[in-house]
Amino acid sequence: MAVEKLIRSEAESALGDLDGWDFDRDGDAFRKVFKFDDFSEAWGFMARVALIAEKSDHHPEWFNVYNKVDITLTTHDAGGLSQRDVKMAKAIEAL
Ligand code: H2B
Repeated sequence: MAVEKLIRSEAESALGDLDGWDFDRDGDAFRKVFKFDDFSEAWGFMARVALIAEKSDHHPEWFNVYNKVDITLTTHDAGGLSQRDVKMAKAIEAL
């Protein structure tokens, strides 16, 4: 399914509303590192993100070590950022 890739100004504007998120991969992804008290908190967070991901059929690239969850959002079908990533980042922030 074709997904529209955001132009730079759209991505910049979206990023302005996302606390702690930054561009990664030359502007083709959003990235944020979340830190928790321990692994249990981090895993609980990941479980909640996973439910959102499955429901919206949009999946994060992520890396976890103990209390750290490093999330990269990009849309593979678009070859960069799309509204799906903006929506996902906002849903994660709302947790
Ligand atoms: N997640 C992300 N991040 N990008 C995608 O393009 C994507 C996805 N595509 N999850 C979905 C699944 C697609 O592969 C399925 C077939 O809908």
